[in-house]
Amino acid sequence: MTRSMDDVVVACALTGAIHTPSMSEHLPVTPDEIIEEGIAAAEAGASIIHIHVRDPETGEPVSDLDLFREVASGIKSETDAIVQPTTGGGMNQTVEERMAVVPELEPEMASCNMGSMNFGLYPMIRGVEEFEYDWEEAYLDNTWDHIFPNTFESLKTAFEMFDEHGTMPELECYDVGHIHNAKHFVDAGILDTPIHLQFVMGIHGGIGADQSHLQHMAETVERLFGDDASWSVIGAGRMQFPLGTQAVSMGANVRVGLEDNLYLERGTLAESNAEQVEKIVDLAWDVAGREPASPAQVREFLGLKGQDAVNF
Ligand code: KMH
Ligand code: ZN
Repeated sequence: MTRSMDDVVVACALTGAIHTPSMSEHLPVTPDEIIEEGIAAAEAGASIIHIHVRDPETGEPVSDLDLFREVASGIKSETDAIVQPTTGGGMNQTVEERMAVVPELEPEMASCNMGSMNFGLYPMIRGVEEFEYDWEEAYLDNTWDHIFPNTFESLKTAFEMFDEHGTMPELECYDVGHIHNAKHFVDAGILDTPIHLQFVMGIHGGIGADQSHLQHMAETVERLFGDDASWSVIGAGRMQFPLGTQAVSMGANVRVGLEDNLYLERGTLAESNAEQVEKIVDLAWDVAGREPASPAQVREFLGLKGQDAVNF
């Protein structure tokens, strides 16, 4: 059986690199704003805090290691949450720039994107009345012709690097084939088990945010890995809570946060990441009688190295 906890591993992704500042005034941009959001999300019940960083002046996604260190340290200083930097970065970063955060901060966890894909953000342009910064529209429009590169070579390099620094990769799977890619690396002895997968559903270019697809991805993990894997789900946009609730009712785990969805409910922008964490915590109790797992429970469940072993 797929590995599961009585409680729920609730993750929260604070700012990401998908949305741009003009899409919501509540999207955290500066290090202080991101830190404050991370602390509040942890206090609301999130045990994993997924971080990206942005240019404090313009809000553009960047891979600046000093900013990562500032944000990660700031969250760690006030919570015992698991700080999980991205290696997905933004549409404007090379693989090397994206990966540099792991040897630099030696985090307990970091994301690892399990396959190359088209990553279309351009449909969001039509939802913005006026862009505040001159980089925003081009950043989104350029994704008509953008491939998010995660080759087998770069994945092999990434897994070896994660292993060297004691960082557990969270395997971001945007389609079923990405789950099979994980199986390939496990069978090759390059990726250690138990693994933790994050189903990323509803990104334009990846699998649709559909309940039947979630069921299929869960069955695929069960068939390929059995009790060597656990999983969580990200439903992008309006499917964040429906898929999150489905996953919780299946005994699995969930990620929320403004990185993936700017709304708290139809027509209402979320005013903070913590609001979404509070909502999924309530839903988890209402639909499945499950409470959010503590960071200590999650560390034990995933076999993480502990806050004292990071380099920030
Ligand atoms: N942005 C999400 C759709 C990463 O940062 O490495 C997936 C994600 C991947 O968070
Ligand atoms: Zn991310």
